[in-house]
Amino acid sequence: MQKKMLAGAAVLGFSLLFVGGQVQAQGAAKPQVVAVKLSEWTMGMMDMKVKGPVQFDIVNEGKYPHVFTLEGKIGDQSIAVSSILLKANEKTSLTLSLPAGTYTVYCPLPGHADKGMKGTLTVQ
Ligand SMILES: [Cu+2]
Repeated sequence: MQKKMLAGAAVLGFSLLFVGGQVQAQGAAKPQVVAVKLSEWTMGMMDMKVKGPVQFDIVNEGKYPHVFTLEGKIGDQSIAVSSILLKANEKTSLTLSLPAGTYTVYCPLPGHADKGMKGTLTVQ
């Protein structure tokens, strides 16, 4: 099991509680699980709509290292949350409680998003 930690997480202007590598709002409902299967060159998840807290179960099914980053705006504030760097076959999970809005998910490693590792998550 990959040790759980957040690398390069930047959360601004938004109250989140970091618990053991997970980002979760206090008193949150049971999260909806979204499977994310990273590989060359896809985020391995549908452009989808969710409601309430989301648990991203992220696995790297590719050959190269990948990272899961979610980016968006909450009010005027830009937020970005990233998973650890996942090598082939490594996995992690990330639970986020996000206000309604549209968020971009992508792999921030150079060139990966341009090759197709990006998608959209809509929170209703
Ligand atoms: Cu990547």
